[in-house]
Amino acid sequence: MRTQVAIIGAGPAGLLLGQLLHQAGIDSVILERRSHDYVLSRIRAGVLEQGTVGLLDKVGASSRLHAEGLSHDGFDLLFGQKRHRIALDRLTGGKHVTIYGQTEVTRDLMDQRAAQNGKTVFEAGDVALHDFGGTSPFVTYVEDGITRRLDCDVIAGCDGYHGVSRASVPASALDIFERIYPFGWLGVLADVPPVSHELIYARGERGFALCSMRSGTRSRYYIQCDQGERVDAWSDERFWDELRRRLDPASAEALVTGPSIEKSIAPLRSFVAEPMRFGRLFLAGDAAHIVPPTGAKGLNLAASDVHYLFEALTEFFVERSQAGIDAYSQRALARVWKAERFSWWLTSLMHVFPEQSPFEQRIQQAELDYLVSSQHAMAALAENYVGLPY
Ligand code: RFL
Ligand code: PHB
Repeated sequence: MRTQVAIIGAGPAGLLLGQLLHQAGIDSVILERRSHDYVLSRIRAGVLEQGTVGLLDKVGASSRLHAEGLSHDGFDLLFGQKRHRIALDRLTGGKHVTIYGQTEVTRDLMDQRAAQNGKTVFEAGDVALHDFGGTSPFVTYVEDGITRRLDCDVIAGCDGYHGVSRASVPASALDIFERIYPFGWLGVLADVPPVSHELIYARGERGFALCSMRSGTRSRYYIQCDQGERVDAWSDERFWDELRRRLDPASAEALVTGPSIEKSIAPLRSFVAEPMRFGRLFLAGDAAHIVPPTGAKGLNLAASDVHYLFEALTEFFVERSQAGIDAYSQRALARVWKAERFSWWLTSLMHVFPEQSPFEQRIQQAELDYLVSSQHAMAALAENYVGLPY
């Protein structure tokens, strides 16, 4: 089989790239390790920047998002038992975010690709990347027990943090920047109405908590938990009790609980691999970088990478120019690092760190107090939260 762009991974990065390329008349094949249903069972991000929505508009995969997504023009920061509203629209000159699950974004993109007869191989085993240092790369994989070969002009590594693409690059060619946080997030999805019509990011003595949602009847809650905590140690009852204790009295009172439909623990890390291009291999999304989820930036960064990569590949295939692919890594990383900084900062501000000294605790408290007392500081938070331009 032959294609122009071999895309590794059918997450949001790979699927969005596939649809942008399709629109530009550039052929792609997606190789995905998991089954279609498995990919659609993963519960992840929930907050979309306007830039991400714009890209979904551009490929025509946003009608359900506009019908069912929730437009939010603010969120609350809760600390010291008090809620402080961050008015995104007022602080940013009218910008907002959209609450719409990553699972639904993935479903919409997959449905659209299938309707256009775009080729996706699910359950592609042993995917291996070859010769991307030269001009004729190819990918091998196993489908139904048979080893197949996909020849291509370029490879887009959109296969997430644990994927094969970054791992195929010699370690000596990569610079890795990493921070592992000494805690995780325990998340619960439940068919109960959200405790508030906007998100609440809470920092209390017992740790961080986040009240988010997927719809008016489906809630997504997270609490900071210890590193190495096991999900089966958390009954629903224990989770709801702990969440309640991290909220202000009015929210704790209003919290509606119910059986969880998903419960999982995510470790928190910051990670960047530089560069994002090796000859004819380009990394995009979690394959190249990870942010802790506090700033809601992971999926949105995957989308901005794909925007830059799509522009670079269009120049390469349509205008026959190398300039775009030569500049890709630098352009993408400039935005990545700003989101890394923001996610690290908000994580540091909102969590309880086990080794925190009394001095550091007071500094954290002072920063929170300053933040909500300064229009300039709140505007900087809001500007980053709605998404920096690209
Ligand atoms: P994905 O979504 O991980 O997709 C990669 C795909 O590649 C496949 N794959 C392979 N395929 C072939 N061969 C191999 N060897 C392969 N290895 C892997 C995988 O099966 C998968 O289908 O990466 P992508 O597309 O870069 O997308 C990134 C986002 O998924 C991620 O950044 C976000 O989910 C992060 N994130 C959030 N981002 C936001 O923007 N807003 C949020 O509110 C937000 N909340 C979150 C989050 C991530 C979380 N977790 C679980 C880490 C909340 C949580 C709890
Ligand atoms: C979510 O709804 O899953 C979510 C929302 C905001 C975040 C992280 C996750 O910062």
